[in-house]
Amino acid sequence: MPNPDTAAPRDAEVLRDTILRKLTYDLGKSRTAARDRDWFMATALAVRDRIVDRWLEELRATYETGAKQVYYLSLEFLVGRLLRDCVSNLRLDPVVKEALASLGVDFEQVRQAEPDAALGNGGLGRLAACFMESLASLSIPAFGYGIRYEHGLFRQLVRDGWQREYPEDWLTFGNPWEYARPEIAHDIGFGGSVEAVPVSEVRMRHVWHPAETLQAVAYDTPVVGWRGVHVNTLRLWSARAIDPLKLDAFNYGDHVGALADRVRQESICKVLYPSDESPAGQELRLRQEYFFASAALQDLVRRHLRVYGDLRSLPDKVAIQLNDTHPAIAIAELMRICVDLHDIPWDEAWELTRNTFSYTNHTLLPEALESWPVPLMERLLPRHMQIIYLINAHHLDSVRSTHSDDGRLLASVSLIEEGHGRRVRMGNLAFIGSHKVNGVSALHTELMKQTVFRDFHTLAPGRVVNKTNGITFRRWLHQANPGLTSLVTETIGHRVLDDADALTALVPHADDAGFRARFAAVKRENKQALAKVIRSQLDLRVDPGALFDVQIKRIHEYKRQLLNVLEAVALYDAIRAQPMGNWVPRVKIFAGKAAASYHRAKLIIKLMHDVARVVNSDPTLRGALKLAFLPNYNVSLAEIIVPAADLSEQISTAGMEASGTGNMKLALNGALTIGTLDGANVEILEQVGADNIHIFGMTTGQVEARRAAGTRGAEAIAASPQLEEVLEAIESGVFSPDEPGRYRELVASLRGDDFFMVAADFDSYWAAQRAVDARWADTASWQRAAVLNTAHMGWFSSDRTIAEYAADIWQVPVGRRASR
Ligand code: NBG
Repeated sequence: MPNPDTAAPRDAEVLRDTILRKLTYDLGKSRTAARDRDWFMATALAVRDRIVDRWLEELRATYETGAKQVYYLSLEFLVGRLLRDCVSNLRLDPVVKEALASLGVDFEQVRQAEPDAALGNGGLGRLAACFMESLASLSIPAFGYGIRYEHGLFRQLVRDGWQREYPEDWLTFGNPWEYARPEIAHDIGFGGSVEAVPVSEVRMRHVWHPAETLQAVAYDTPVVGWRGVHVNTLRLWSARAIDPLKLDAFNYGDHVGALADRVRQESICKVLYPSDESPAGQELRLRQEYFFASAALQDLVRRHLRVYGDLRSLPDKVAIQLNDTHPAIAIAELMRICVDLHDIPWDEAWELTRNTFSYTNHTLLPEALESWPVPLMERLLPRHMQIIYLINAHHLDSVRSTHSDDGRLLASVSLIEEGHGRRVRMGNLAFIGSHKVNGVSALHTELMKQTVFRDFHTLAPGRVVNKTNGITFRRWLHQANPGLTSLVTETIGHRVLDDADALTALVPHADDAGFRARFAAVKRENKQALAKVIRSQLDLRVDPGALFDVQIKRIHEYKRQLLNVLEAVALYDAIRAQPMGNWVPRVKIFAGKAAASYHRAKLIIKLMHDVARVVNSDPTLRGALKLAFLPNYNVSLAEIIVPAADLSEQISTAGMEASGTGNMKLALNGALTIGTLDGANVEILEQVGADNIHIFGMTTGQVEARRAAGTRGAEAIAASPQLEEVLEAIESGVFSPDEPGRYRELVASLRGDDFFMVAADFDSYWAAQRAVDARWADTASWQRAAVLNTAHMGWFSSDRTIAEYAADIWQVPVGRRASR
């Protein structure tokens, strides 16, 4: 690999010429007419050129060597912008900057002209994107399969404190990264009937005659790994009607009617479901799931047959990872392909299927465990429903054979939920159709074994394994925080860019005041950049010298943004009671979207704004407290906030956050965590050490016990005069004079069952926040802890996570690691 610094000038000229050629001949624009968006397109196309040869070569090599392929099936890929990612992984940063500069164009401006691809809701989708990057960086041949949504996650605007949703349009000006493959298309059927054709005296062959067929068309985006050593494919499917137009209707003048079928069919890939951790109980959602799962299966089966000629070798050559239950219908689809289309006997097909699939669970929230009404399944996927019944019959027979007639057990592990309205349980299907099932943090995996999959775990001990989530350090440290990255490489060498574990070499530097000062200077610069964004977005001035206290994630009651706001109000009261006190100046920064139909979450956003309005305009505070809600949280905004955070709020009710990944990004960038013993926080505590993290609140066991005892929030409130005062103010309309009763019901829920333990954890949280203040006042102690957070986060690289999946679940070798 040439040294990028010395290679720059000549290479920059070549790249400059390519960019100009793209601008002229691909975009049809002159230099003078070109705007940032055009420069972005031309640059992206020029950079993409540098990936293609390697990409095609890798695809060919995989077939030639017979290497096993990983297929990551996910309804969400929250990729964000790609230009900086590609440029950085190709080590082209100085070249691209120089090439653009010579054209009088600023790279940073061009970079920001790229739309943020938001094909995901939150952690689950972003994890899929980090995994794709790590798979490529570890040279593991892989395809990501998903849906090419025309509209990603909604754009959030806040008007008068209320969230409003607007459609997002990432594709309007074209997508330079993707290759449309109109020739790669698979027929996807829905509805209709199943015909049983006797093939012998004992065997039937089932033929599905769908009532409706549409096509899934492939769009490929190359995913380039670190140092450009390997390139994989993200293949997203788009729906295409087979008969785009009823010509006779059109000719008779019914212009709209002539297009109606097409519009209906193509609606499948129009929008991402904006729900996070809640089921979208909609027929369209089930159609989306089958659409992409079937396309993926047909695609990989065709590829496999072309190379190996026989489906029986599938598990040796293919590993399919189900990202949550959304693609779980793929299990029935593979059975259908094997049994109906390839005449493989049932038992053999089942064995093959189970050896091919594995499934990741991402949540224990009961409302998020997908299930579909049997009548809907029967109508939409009649053959799959039959197959599911048959899988279930075999499965229950086998349970009966070992556990006699344990009715409770049989009911619990059945694929069909009886009772009011029969439903197909997708989690159960995913479990029995997989050889490995994993949770995403140590605690979550334990809880899976004890709760939702308790019976399955007894039936199949060893199938549930843990794979603690990770994040790609390329995006979340090297690209998002170049200042810190330079400091780190200057201090401990460049090896850390290839091996995240090398970060531990920073440990001794935590005791070096000079190093700490440089570390703090980088943070300060990042905070200045964020302060600028806050000022331009909210017209609010914040002091970069204040403690930046950050909570960025989807707005959900279990994530407890409300607890954070209550603490803000309590702090506000405390400061006003003692305005001359020695308060640590704080800026509480929030960002996150609420599902459009989640009224309580939207009310919490409104409360944040109501409190912010009062607090931010109160001169008696003299800047000791500010609240800022940054709208339209997305990957790009996270890339600005994460490097600027001092304090990371990871305060979910214990037992409810499966892992969290924002917690890892923030700690990696030197933020201290204030958090509960939940999800991966537990492992962050283990890595960074108890002295460098602020843990508070009830444990999972305590939460469970308190719920079981039926203890009301009122009890905790009665014991906390401070909380009582806060709640009285909120419920009486101090922050909502225009509508005094706005928060009455919200507060009543805290006095009531307090399901999320907001009241119950309040005092402990308050105390932890004051311990944070005390540490902040001791600058050396704070900075030391910040350095140690960065130093100890190496384990959370998604390279480690992916290497574990490769070894324990997929049985694929980790390829060549890039070396300098
Ligand atoms: C989310 C969890 C997070 C976790 C991510 C990635 C869903 C269904 N689950 O805690 O809430 O970090 O998945 O595993 O979105």
